[in-house]
Amino acid sequence: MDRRKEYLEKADLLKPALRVERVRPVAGLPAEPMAEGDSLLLDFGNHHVGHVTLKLNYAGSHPDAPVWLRLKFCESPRELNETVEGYKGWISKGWIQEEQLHIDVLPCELSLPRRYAFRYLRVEVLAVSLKFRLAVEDAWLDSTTSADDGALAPFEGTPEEAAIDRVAVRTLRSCMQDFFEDGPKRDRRLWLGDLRLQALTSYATFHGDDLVKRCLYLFAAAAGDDGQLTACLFTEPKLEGDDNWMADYALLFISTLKDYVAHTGDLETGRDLLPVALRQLELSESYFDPQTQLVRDGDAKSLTRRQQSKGPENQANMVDQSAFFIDWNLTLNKQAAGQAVWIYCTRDALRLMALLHETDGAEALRQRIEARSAAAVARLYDGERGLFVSGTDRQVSWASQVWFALADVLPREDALRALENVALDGEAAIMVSPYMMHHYVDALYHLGCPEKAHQVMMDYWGGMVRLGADTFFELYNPANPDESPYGSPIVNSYCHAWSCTPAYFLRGGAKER
Ligand code: RAM
Repeated sequence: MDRRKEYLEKADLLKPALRVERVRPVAGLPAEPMAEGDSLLLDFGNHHVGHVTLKLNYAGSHPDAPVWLRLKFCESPRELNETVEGYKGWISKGWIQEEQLHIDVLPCELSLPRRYAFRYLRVEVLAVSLKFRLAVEDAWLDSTTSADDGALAPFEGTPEEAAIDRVAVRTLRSCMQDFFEDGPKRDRRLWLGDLRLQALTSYATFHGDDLVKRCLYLFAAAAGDDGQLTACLFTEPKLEGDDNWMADYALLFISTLKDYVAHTGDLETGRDLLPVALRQLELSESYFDPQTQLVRDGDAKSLTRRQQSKGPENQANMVDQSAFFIDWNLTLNKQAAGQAVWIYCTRDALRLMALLHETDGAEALRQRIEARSAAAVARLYDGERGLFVSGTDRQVSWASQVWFALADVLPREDALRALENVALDGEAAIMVSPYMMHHYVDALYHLGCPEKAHQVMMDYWGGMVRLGADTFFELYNPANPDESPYGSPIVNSYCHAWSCTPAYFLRGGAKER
């Protein structure tokens, strides 16, 4: 029976009311009217998501020509130095938060129709006539979130920890709108891998349990005819799944539902959505070679239909040819990490079933976990080097070791040794996203190394704080802070969902598992 309509009704009932706060700049309003070529930089004091109004007037004669303005909204000061013209990357430059507009009548209150994610607003006067100057008398922002600030317990910790917690909490808060957005600047969409981490952090901070529930139902409602969950979805103008599938993201629906049921005790929702979760396991069978019980190397299913239609050269430029996402390292071989994610999520399916007192099919899943763990140890684990390898080229990567640690495939000491060994291997494929770093920190907690986990988290996310972050970034490579998988940091998101998890770790979330 197709239940997608019913799921959508449930999601709609949980749509939150947005909280609106009027915010004025803390600096940058000019004392003097501006002539052609002048510019100002408004600083709203922190990262915000919302709509802006400028109160404009003139000095001098009655305006005899339009005012022509360029407005640039930036989450991070590093965006101020980038230009639209200089951008040559592969994702749309439509994401760049820049406008040019003409104003015919002054004085006026200029309310911009688009929602922006930003702290800084640069206003540049491209043209006024010689007979008048432009006065920016006031500016304000109606900042929105669905997060309940009142639900947030005060943080207790060192000043360094408090700084990281504050930025992490702000990141989550800005992403909490009608649903958990991945980034309020870009992509402004609900992504499954991001949702998993936002949900965990929300349980430790704003307690937005109903928003998690809404998002779970949105994914269930946007599933394909075969029950396949998409990697992300759009809610406007109406709900629609993106034509983008990632095996690991679909499987992580299971873990997200398990976490939700474990945290809230809401068995009814768990039972309602269990078939959606288990369907992902059925569909994931196509990734395995039945002979070896391993995820096939080089599966091309993560390409979107659009990318598939563009021919091999374009495909190679955009994404690697794996069904799994894992991380934004474009040279990463994902066979091993994909195998481990499958084992991890299937273990969570068993935990979810246990919470729901559901035994049907559990034994078969247990046997499959056994078989695939054994296959991984036999064929992907290099016992001599104490490392997992991936793909026909036997690539060593951080991602493979981390996900196998989380999947509980080796005894604890061996899993720990794999993490130590990969750190000594200068050739190993690195982690590039805070999403992957989260799983590394989580693996260290999981293996009983809280001090090391804490240190890694403080170093990595602390690096962004030292760069002046108000919110945590989508991508952060300490060796190259300007790195972008998209071709330029101007389209990077500087407030990104999957980067908010230090608040989860610092508030004791990892120990709860
Ligand atoms: C990007 C976004 C999103 C992430 C995907 C895989 O488009 O950053 O958050 O989940 O990649």
